[in-house]
Amino acid sequence: MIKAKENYIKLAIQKSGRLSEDSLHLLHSSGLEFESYKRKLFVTCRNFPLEILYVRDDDIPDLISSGFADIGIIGENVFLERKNDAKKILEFNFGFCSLAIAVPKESNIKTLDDLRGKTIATSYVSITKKFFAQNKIPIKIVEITGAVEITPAVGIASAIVDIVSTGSTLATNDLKVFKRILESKAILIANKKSIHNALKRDLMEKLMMRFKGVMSATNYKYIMMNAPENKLEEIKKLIPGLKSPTISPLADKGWISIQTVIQEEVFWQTIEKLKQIGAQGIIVLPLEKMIH
Ligand code: PRT
Ligand code: ZN
Repeated sequence: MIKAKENYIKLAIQKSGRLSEDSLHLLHSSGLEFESYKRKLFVTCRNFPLEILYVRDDDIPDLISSGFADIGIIGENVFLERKNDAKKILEFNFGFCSLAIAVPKESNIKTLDDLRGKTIATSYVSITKKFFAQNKIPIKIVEITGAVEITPAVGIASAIVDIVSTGSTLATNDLKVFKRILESKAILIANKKSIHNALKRDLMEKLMMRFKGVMSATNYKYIMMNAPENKLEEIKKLIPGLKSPTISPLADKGWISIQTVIQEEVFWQTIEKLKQIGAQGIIVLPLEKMIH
């Protein structure tokens, strides 16, 4: 493939961390072929005009704002924390976490107002400042880049603001969530100039269509079943599907075969109801891609 210099885009992803595996999986599932990234700073995609840069997640907002990379995959928490001029263009279905205020388990801090004048340790200075300013509670902040969760025990801070996922890090350090202040997930961000460049925009849109196709596919399953014809309306109500389901008659009179897609999150409860209505021979298949 011959590519003009400006007719390709650069995508920055986390080199090694919590978003790396899911980011790589998404790119591969989107049909992009590229070399294994170990020890490389960047690779060129073989079947799409794309260069992939492997960097620390904290560097991604600056790389995008400065135009060194056109797009990047990053946690929304980092995107909001770092002053940057990039634009969010897509939300992904991985990297879920919360940014939360946590206090010692035995603490007598019960309301936000109890934190007035207290010291809070965090790596998320900007988001924390903004949250307390909005709530009109003056606090002191110590910026910590490492193990924020140990600061209350060693007397540096009364509370912390940090990322929580399962909560086990907090529990190990005798802390508990007091209030979640941000729900975050991985997002796609873009350089604003690149968005306005027709060639790059076209490539971004093509990539996003693939990403959305992969995400929809993981959120849905393909389902086939046999059911009495007179139950069709009831079944249709249970499975709104994308459009109308495909319906074909069976050799047995009064019976039909129904094929449609079903959302993963309501999967089991829908299957149980379908069985109650009288559906039989239910077959469920994973979807590889789904393009709306
Ligand atoms: O090396 P580099 O700078 O690239 O990576 P990093 O160490 O700064 O970031 P990394 O890989 O830890 O996280 C990347 C992104 O993943 C974050 O910005 C979030 O958007 C997202 N994410 C999802 C998480 C978590 N879950 C998470 N649990 N980021 C961090 N954690 C940490 C948290 O800081 C705490 O120490 O995990 C601990 C809490 O986890 P639980 O499960 O014990 O609650
Ligand atoms: Zn980082």
